[in-house]
Amino acid sequence: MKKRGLLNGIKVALLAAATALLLSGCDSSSMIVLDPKGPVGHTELKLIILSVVLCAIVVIPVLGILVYIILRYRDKPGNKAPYQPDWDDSKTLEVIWWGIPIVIIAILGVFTVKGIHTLTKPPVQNAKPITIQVTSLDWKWLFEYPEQGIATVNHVEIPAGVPVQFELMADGPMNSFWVPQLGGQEYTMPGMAMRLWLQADEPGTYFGSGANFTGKGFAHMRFDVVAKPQADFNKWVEKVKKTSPAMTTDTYANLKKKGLSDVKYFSSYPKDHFKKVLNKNGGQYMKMNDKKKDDSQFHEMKDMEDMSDMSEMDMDHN
Ligand SMILES: [Cu+2]
Repeated sequence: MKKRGLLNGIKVALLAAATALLLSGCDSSSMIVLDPKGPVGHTELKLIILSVVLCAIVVIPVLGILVYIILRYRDKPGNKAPYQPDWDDSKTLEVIWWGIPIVIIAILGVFTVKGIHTLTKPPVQNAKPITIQVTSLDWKWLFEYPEQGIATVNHVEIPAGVPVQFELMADGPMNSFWVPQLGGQEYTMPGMAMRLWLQADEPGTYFGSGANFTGKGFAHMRFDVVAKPQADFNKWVEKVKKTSPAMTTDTYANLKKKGLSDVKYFSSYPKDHFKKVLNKNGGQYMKMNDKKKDDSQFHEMKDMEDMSDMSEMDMDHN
């Protein structure tokens, strides 16, 4: 009788788990994080799967034992479970419950550090990367293409198969730039540019959004990332240059105001706009490298001068 009760309990638990999984709408098209379309996303998915498997090694047996202990040793009439209060410490058990987590954390640590290190470099070496400077505003995204000279709002186009270096900052509340199918999110903040390498393997339109709460308009901070073959990308750039207005400092001042925005295209933008906005808000990590190029534009922070080894943070990609 006891055995059957336990078995029924397990059956109910499995049935509940299966129902929850089915009700979650578990198809690949709605789970874009698990459906990466670029090398960065693939690397990160491998890390996610590794973490889930390693966590499952701990969590599943512990939950199983928990259910067993509760059913087996519950105080109820006729329970014949042995009561053995005279137990002492067990070296074997100590080794097991300290050893397994240490091994798991070591494995996770090694693979995470390796993965993160890989992701600080361009995903492929055989294509010339492009740079896109991203500014999160109240409540819109501004994208500037320093090599092409154009700018867009709430819309990005990139060449497929080409590594893209996103340089991220905020001119407003902090936010987080996230294109789930291309890779994990990275923060945007005022006065400090972060870098994120992403790449799309194939042409397509990918969902992008702000992954941080920054007020009532935050949910509308969405944008499409359109990846297309290099030739089509070049044509698009030409078209934007020919058919769109220029972004002036006044245009930017309007963009910066709190409010939603449609998709916008600009044929040009003020020179060094990104760096100027960055430095207006602080920008201390940029100064060492900007100094040799253009001293007049950027005021210096003397106490940061000896930090020239922070080359990871430099913006001097040209
Ligand atoms: Cu920061």
